[in-house]
Amino acid sequence: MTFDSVASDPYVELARSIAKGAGELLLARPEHIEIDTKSSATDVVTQMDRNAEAYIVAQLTKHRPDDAILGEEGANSKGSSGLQWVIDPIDGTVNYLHQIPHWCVSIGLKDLNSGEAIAGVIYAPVYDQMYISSQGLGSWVIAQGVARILQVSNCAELSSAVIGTGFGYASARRQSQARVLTQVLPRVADIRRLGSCAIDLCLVADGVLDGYYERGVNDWDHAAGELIAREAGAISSGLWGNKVGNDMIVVTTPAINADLIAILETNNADSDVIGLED
Ligand code: LIP
Repeated sequence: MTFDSVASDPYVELARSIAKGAGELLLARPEHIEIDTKSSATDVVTQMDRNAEAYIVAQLTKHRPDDAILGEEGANSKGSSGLQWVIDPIDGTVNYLHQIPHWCVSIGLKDLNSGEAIAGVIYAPVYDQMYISSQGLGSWVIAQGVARILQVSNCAELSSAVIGTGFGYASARRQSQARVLTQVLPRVADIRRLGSCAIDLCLVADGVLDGYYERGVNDWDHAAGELIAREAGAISSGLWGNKVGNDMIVVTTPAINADLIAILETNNADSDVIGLED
């Protein structure tokens, strides 16, 4: 697995260039940023999310006119090529709004016949880190101009694992997620809620986090990051033998996967149950 084999993948090359351009647009943040809300008062979207998605869609349409596009801020075009770009123009919008550096541009490419991601690019502009992956060819990060292969951690025990997670925007879901957290936290070394599913999946790929789980993230949040993590040696799934989905995503280094899955299944983490199950 070489850097050039991933970097020269034409889909990765195109997504890298577009993610970089979107990142530069987002770094040039105006003094005043218009804010709206979506599913709840905490589910914010900014004019910058919309501007970045418009830029990404325009570039993809120009270079790949026959591909489908799905974006968090409303892009949803059918294509004829059997390929679908899945984009989150700002993953970590709340962080972006609060000038917390942990946000990124996420661009994944799915083969609609297999349903699997075949290329993934995540650019974290403030960190100047570009994560790239091509199916079967591994994952790399280019940080401050230096390329490094990504490999999950060798964490062997859940009790020594640092696990990332996140929370939804609806109050009832947050109550359920807090309930599950009370069962996970005593069993791990620590929890990190950093605010961007996409970057957190890259941190699992890089061995910085030992795992990540969250209920309720969307395709655009994880399409690129799940491929990047899996190509770096992570195991990814939902619960009860299901694939990754909106109900639950669990992505970990192999040795701790079964133990984390067991805790999440025992506590019905893929449902919005507020009280503990009998
Ligand atoms: C975010 C996810 C994060 C989740 C946040 C939010 P967004 O995506 O990346 O994992 O916990 O609630 O959904 O909305 O910033 O694109």
